[in-house]
Amino acid sequence: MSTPLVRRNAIAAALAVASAAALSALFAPPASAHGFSLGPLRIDHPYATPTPPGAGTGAAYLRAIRNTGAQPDRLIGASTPVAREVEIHRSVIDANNVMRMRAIDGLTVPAQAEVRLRHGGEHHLMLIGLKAPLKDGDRFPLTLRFEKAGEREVMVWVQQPRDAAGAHEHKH
Ligand SMILES: [Cu+2]
Repeated sequence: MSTPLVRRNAIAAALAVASAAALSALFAPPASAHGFSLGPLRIDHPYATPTPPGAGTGAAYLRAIRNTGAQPDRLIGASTPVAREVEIHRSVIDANNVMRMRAIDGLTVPAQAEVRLRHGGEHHLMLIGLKAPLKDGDRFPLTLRFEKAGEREVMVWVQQPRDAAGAHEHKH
């Protein structure tokens, strides 16, 4: 009994708070977000925007891929049952100031860093050959493939982004 009771209680309380915070970060994100782990990678909030009836393509996004590890990794592909294929796209402004999408063969996630694949941002996942429109509130599985960490299935939430009204239309 070298530690006074009061102090032990304070330590226990501090630990309880810390572990509750850690647990809530891992297992119970706020109702408006969700996340997945794959080795040192944290995949934060996969989402997709609703598509109009008859649209052949859609786009999926990840709020972030965070690499907590000491080595870089690379997103090299993805697949989903809701589309024929998935491409990793990069948006570039061409000489005529028009936004264009290019398929890229991978996206590096540097060590101790994060990359974002958000709507209106530089990168996204293009869903090609959509089998049905994506409707607000739908959820669908998406398998992400990384060079080092391997594969992880995540759930994509279809939702209308808050800033959709101001977002540019997604064209190819
Ligand atoms: Cu695209």
